[in-house]
Amino acid sequence: MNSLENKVVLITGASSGIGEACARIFAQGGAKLILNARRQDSLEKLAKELNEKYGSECQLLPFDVRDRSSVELNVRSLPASWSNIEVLINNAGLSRGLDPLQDGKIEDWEEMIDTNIKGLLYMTRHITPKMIEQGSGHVINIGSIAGHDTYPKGNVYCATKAAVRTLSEGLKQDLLGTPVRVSCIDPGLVQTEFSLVRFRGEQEKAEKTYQGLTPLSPEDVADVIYFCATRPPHVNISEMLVIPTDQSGSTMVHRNS
Ligand code: NDP
Ligand code: 8X3
Repeated sequence: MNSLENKVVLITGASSGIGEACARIFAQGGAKLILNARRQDSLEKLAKELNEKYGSECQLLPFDVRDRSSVELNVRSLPASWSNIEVLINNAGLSRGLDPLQDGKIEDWEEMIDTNIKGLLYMTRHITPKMIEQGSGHVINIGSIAGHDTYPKGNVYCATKAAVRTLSEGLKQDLLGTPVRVSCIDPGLVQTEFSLVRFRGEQEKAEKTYQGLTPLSPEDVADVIYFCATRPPHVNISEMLVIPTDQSGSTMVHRNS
């Protein structure tokens, strides 16, 4: 097992869901955490909790991954003791709406493309060169079953997650010959704020997504991510599809009611 004790782990989208669960499990593993998301208050609360429970050191980077200059500035301004990032978890992401493509809202498309693809690219571009230089590193991208299996009205969201898979593969190829590993973790239905964000706060609609089935918890996914990150340096878990037992494909779901 590859210990992450005192290693720096940067998690984007750490203010809720999978990112927050990752922060907890990596903190328990003794990592130093750089936590990113836009909601600074949630990051502060999480950092306080992790410090009290596990004595974790946390550096907060509250910025929007869509903002290219913010990404560059924040990564460049990290103090020297935080700049050797060992694991980058590109998790920040969202879906907006569930509309036929022909009726789609262009602002929703742009938000998804800018966050899920361009944000991930900016982070990767600014962090991987240093990983190569330091002789170790691991980029873990959060894709989705939606990147394997397009579903009706999922069009642009599914395309962004297919892009995450393709970019993970491309990065792995381009880093071949360096010690930097690249993994793409593709979850199925996970109960987080994801559906609430997709349906812009419509609780009833969001809850319907998980009705009558047992979805994954964010902790289930964080477990898998932690497993990938703690394999010995010569082992790279390149891709993993992690789905609930009640799910087979994007739209093939077993519900009790
Ligand atoms: P949540 O909505 O609970 O978490 C999303 C996180 O991303 C939040 O911390 C949010 O923080 C952050 N975020 C969103 N936009 C930005 C931005 N522009 N800049 C910085 N941070 C941002 O959802 P999940 O935990 O479910 O989602 C995490 C990832 O998992 C996403 O990439 C999602 O596509 C993927 N995924 C989710 C699945 C699910 O069923 N839930 C299944 C498969 C994949 P803030 O708002 O504070 O910025
Ligand atoms: C999130 C899973 O199926 O709701 O990526 O798109 S799904």
